[in-house]
Amino acid sequence: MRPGQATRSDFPVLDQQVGGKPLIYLDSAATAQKPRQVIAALSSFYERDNANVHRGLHALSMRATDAFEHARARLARFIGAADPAELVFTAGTTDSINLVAQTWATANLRPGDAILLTEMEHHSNLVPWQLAAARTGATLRFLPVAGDDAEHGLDLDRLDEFLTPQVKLFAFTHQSNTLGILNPAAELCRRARAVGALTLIDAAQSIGHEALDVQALGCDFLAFSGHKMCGPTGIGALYGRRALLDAMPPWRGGGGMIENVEFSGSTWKPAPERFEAGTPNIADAIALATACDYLDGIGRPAIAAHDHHLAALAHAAIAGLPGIRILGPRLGSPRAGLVSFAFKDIHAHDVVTFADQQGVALRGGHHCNMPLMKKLGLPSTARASFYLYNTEAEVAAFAAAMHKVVKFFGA
Ligand code: 7TS
Repeated sequence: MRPGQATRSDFPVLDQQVGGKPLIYLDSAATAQKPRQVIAALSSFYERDNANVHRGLHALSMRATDAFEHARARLARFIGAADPAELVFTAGTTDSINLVAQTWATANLRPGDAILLTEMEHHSNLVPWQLAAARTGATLRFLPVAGDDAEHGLDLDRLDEFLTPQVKLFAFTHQSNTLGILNPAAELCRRARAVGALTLIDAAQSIGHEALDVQALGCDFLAFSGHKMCGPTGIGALYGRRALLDAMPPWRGGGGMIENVEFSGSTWKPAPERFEAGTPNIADAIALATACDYLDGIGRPAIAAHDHHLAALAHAAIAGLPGIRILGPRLGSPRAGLVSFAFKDIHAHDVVTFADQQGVALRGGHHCNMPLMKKLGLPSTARASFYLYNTEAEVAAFAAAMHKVVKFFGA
């Protein structure tokens, strides 16, 4: 099946009207919609297999355990990890990054060390490092974005200036959730490795769109969320190289993560169980494996090409509007699947509210990129983000709504 119209019958939620207009969902960067197959996997688990994992010897518990571990292996394969033990289930990207910031950072960083981030990080890949820096005495550095509208992306000409041997970890986003920029992740990992720094890739935005292979990327950690790749909310994963995970201390204690417990102290299982204290999110993990099957059934290269095409069309369709400022790549340059923009005299929240009255779901705000927005001198932008179920007709409806916004507010 090709991305676009043909997929829409898989997504029940898309078949509805909002305020008397057909829903046009352009907020997949916030969360993606779920295909029937994923919804069916969830209800099937609860209807037939529900039991706790790794504990029971009864049929349902063994079935649930098998399905849960199968899901881990499926996810590992989805990202090209060699070993399912390198895949830790978490609640999502934020949780995965906090895991590394709490455990690896606390055990390994000391005053004089630096963590390199970029100016385009989501708060999820910034605030955990601020907390880690405060705990360990390490400092934070930020690789700048270049251009008044960040149109040149990361300033790679200045990378050597920031990526010095003091840097112990370079944590960066694969794809910006505000700029529509896909970063050259493999090159960034290679440059980090050359100075002895580990790398963490925030793949929240790229995971459901781009073909992605942790071994080809050469990263040490990779964090992502299930809900941005057609899976359920509340589930995601941290990939970590096996030797690194096994050397990291646990961060949450409880059942499932221990080897032996005495009143006087405990010892831990190896990864990934070491980092999965308590009953895990079993049903959502299993349904996330179904999301992997769904996406690979369509093909991630085809999904990426489709999303990039729609974003470029949307960019071209609104670029001539009076007073508009579009962030990220200039017209004609490659753009990942979203476009975020601001009008000189219209607040982004007015744009989004107006679009909603046309049935068009956008996001408005700082997109959890507050420092970036401040640097660019913008309080907020409106953002249209595209996914496999969007169509060219929806891009045209979005563009028509934006033309109406300008007329309505008389900008
Ligand atoms: N990193 C990036 C690049 C993101 O875009 C997001 C979520 C996160 C991390 C956090 O993911 P979570 O699943 O743990 O919340 N971004 C957005 C967004 O752009 N609009 O809503 C959420």
